[in-house]
Amino acid sequence: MKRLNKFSSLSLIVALVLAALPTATAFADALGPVTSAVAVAPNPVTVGSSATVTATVDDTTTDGSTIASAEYSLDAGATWTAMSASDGAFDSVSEAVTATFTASTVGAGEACVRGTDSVGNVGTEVCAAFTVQSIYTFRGFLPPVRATNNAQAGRTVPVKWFLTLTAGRTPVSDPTAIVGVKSYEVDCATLTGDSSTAVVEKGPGKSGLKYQGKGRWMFNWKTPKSYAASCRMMFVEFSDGSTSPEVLFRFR
Ligand SMILES: [Ca+2]
Repeated sequence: MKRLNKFSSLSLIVALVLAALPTATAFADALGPVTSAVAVAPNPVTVGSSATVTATVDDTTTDGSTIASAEYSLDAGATWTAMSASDGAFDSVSEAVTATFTASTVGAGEACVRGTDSVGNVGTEVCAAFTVQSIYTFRGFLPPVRATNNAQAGRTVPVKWFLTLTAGRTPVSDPTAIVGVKSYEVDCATLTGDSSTAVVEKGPGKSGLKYQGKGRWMFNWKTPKSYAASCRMMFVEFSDGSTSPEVLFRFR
């Protein structure tokens, strides 16, 4: 009887310990959600304008948790910014996500997106390339300016060029598009110089800038006499940060 009691007590302890354990081990989600369909629109986007990055973040094949958040990076993952659920709430295993940003730098861009599930698993980022275009496109200098020019320092040089919007090639007639005609000194033999020393050139009168119609502009460049016996690179700068190609002036 005493022996049976001991056995009963042990059974009771085992039963209590088993009862204290969870009836089933909780299912562990160790995988971050899968990102797909990353896209930037419009593409190309014009610098200074807004663009939308969209993607799908889905945990269906990565242990099935609800999507908790998504974020995007425009600088190869150095910084991340939160995105929104397209339907307004992160409450599904698969979410369409969206964010709007302003295109700030002309050239090639890349938008990367990644999602996080409700357990905190961060998925692998997926990226899409896009292009940021200038507002204005310089379509070339017109005669007499050429790639290489000889000029008398102190004389006025008519600098003519053709400017359009990048989108649609519409002629630009707005003078605020033009920051100015600039130049910087270069070595006459090696043609090397420091473009950061470029100065805004002056016309003979108030501005010297004239619109001649159909996207054609003329600037009467009153070259300083101090440019004698030197060489300079000249270019036109526009308000979107873009510039014309540089042309060489050899001054007598
Ligand atoms: Ca997951």
